[in-house]
Amino acid sequence: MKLYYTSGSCSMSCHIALEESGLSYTAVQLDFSKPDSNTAELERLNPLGVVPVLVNDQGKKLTQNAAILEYVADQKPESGLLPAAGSWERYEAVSWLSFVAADFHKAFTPLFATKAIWGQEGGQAGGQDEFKKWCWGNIKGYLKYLDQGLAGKDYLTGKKFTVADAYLFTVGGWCEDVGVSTDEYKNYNTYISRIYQRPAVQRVMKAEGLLS
Ligand SMILES: N[C@@H](CCC(=O)N[C@@H](CS)C(=O)NCC(=O)O)C(=O)O
Repeated sequence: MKLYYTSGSCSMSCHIALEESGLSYTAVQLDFSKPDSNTAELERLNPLGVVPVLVNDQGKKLTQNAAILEYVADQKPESGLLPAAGSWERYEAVSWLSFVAADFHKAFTPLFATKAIWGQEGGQAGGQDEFKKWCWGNIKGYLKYLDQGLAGKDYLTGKKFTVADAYLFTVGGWCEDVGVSTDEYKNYNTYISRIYQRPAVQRVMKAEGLLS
């Protein structure tokens, strides 16, 4: 399998899932600011021009984090990266996956767009104050929801790490970039530290150049 990714972006969730699964894969790093033959290939594979894209061993392509994460988990059911298809626990995990994809991930997108709109980054400096406050409020609302949902749990679905955790860990890593402090969310912070310590997560972060 081949995964097209950019460092630290949402595609890191798929990279973590592949690494956790133990499946054999190749990770192709792209840099949209330095277009080359790999970025051209990505655009051919995905007309939306975004990562992640997964090409499986039969040459079939899959886009969208949620779909790729489910696919990877199902290639190695014994990894426990998702509960068995058809079980109630599976739908609970997919509910978290959908929350991260449709709500949490997308709450960051407008802040990343501030540079394109106003020529300024969406973090602590620059941007339009009222707009940024509105975006920060949304993200904090989701962090509070997550903090409550994680009480007494090791991972989103309970005791087992799933691909939903890989995705939440990845997106949660952007809080600092956009100027949102997570200090008040104790359960959430403990949870993020737990995932950070996983050997597969460390390997992926090193491979993506996020850790030395
Ligand atoms: N809904 C898509 C979102 C994909 C997406 O937004 N990818 C971003 C990175 S997080 C991207 O490639 N952006 C293009 C860019 O940075 O130029 C999915 O889940 O795969």
